[in-house]
Amino acid sequence: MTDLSPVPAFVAPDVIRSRFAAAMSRLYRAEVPLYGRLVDVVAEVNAATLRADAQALDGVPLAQAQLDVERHGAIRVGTAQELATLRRIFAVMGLQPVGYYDLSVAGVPVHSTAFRPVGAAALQASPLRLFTSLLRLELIDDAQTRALAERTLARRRIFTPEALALTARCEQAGGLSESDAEAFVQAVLPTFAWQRQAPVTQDDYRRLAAAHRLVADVVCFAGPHINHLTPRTLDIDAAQSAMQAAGLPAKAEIEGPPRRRVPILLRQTSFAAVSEPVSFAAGSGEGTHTARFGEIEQRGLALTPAGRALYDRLLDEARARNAAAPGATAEARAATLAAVFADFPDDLQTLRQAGLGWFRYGLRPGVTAQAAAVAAVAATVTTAEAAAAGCRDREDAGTAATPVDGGAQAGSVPAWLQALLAAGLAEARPIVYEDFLPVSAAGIFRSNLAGEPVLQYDVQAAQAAFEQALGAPVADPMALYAAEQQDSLAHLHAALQAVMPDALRAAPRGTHAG
Ligand code: OOG
Ligand code: NI
Repeated sequence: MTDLSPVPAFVAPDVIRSRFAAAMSRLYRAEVPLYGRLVDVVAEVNAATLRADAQALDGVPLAQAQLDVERHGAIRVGTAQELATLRRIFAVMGLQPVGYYDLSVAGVPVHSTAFRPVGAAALQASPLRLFTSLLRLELIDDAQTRALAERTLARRRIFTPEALALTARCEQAGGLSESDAEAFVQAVLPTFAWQRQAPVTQDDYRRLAAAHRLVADVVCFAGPHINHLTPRTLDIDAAQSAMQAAGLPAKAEIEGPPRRRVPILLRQTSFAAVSEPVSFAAGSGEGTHTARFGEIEQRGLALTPAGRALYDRLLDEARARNAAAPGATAEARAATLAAVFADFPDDLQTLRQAGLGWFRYGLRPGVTAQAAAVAAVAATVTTAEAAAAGCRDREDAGTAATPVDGGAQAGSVPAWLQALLAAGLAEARPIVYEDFLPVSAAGIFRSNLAGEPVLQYDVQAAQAAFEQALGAPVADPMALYAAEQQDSLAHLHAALQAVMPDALRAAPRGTHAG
C-alpha cells in the first residue's frame, strides 16, 4: 500500500516441501487405500522394533527419525517441456535434480533423475524426494505408435495455471509469502492426482500399451499421477513378513543388499500395483489400468565408487547364481545373496578403512576442541617418522584391506585424525545413502510389469539429452557425499586450529577423495 510496507516474509522451501509432502500423502492414501494399510503395517513394525531395540534409531531422537513422513515418491512424464517445468516447480519446494539413471538397461524406455533435498539440514527438515522419469519416445520402434504418442502428449497440459503463475512469482520475487505458499501447494497437487477420464480412446490405449505398458502409463492420462509413495521402515524383513501376514500382495523378495549388521545403500520392497478404473475418450469404453503401488525402504551407509563397484559385482554374482537355480524358493535366493555378500565387509571400521563407505567426522560428544587439539598435535609429532617413510596419510598403511582399486583413498584420513579416532576422541558416523538403485532394484519395476517382455535397447545412456530436456545439469551424487565427508574434516580441523592456531596450521591432509 505505501512504499514503507515491510518486505513480506517468505516461507522457507523446506516448509513448503513438508506441506506438499503431507498433502501428497493424504491424497495417495485416499486414492489407493491399500497404501494406507501399508502405512499402518509399517508404523506397527516400527513401533515394535523400537520396543525391542532402543538402539534401532542409532541414537537419533524419535522426533527426528521421520518415521511418519514419506521419504520418496515417483512420477513419469512425457515431454521435455513437462520435465523442465517440473524442475522449476520442485525448486520452489527446495528439490534439486540429483543423479542420472538410465533405465533402458533394465528394459524400461525411460531415463530419470531424483529431485531431492541436498544437505543434512534440508533432508532433516523434510525428506521427501521425487524420482522423476522422462519417457524416451525414440525407443518406440513403430513410427505410427511413436507419432500417436507425440500427438497425444503435445495436446495435454499437466500443470494448473495457478501453479505456473505462483512458480513464476517465486522465481521473480525470490520466495513465496504465507498465503502464496499455501495456494502453491493446493495448485500443484492436482498434477499428481489420478485422473480417471483418459484423453485417449481404448484402441489407442491398447496400441500404446502394446509398445510398452509404461508408454501407456505416461501417454494415456491427463497427468503424471504419483505412482507410489515410500515410507521408511526400521526393519524391512519384519515389515515384509507383516505385509504378507496382513494379506497385502507383497513382493516375494526384498530388493537390494541382504540383511547385514551394517546396512548399506537401500533395501526396498513393495506390494503389486492395484487396478484402477479408466473411462476412455469419446465413449470408447471403460477399462482398468494397473500402475500404482506402495513401497517401503530401509537406508544404510552411502558407498564410495569402490564400495559401489564391489556391491554391483556381488549383486551380479548373486543374480547369476540364482538364475542358474530357477526353482529356488525366496528363502534360498536370499540365502545365496547373503552368502555372496559375505565378501562385503560388515563392520564400520573395515568399511571405512577400506574406503568402501562415506563418513562424517566429528568430536565425540563431551570432547572439547582443546583436548582434541592437544592429542592431535602430539600425534602429528609422533607420526613424523611414519610420514618420512611415505605413509603419513594412510590409516593402517600397508595393511588396510582394499578389495577394489582406489578403495584406500576414500578411507585415508590425515595422521592427526587417525590419532583422534584411535584415542576415542573423534568419531566417524556413517553417511546415509540418499539416492536410488532403480536398475539394481529393477525387480520393483518388473514386479509391476508382469508379462511384459524385457526389451533390449541398443542405446547409450543419454545423460546429455536428459539434461537438455531438464534445462539444467543434474548433480553428481558421489560428489555430494565426498563433499559432505570433506566438509566434516575441514570443519573439525578448523575447530582444532581455532584453539591451537600455531600447532595445527597445515590444511587437513589426505582428504582428496575422502
Ligand atoms: C520409479 C522407480 C524408481 C525406486 O524406489 O527405485 C523408484 C518408477 O517406477 O517410476 O522409485
Ligand atoms: Ni520407489
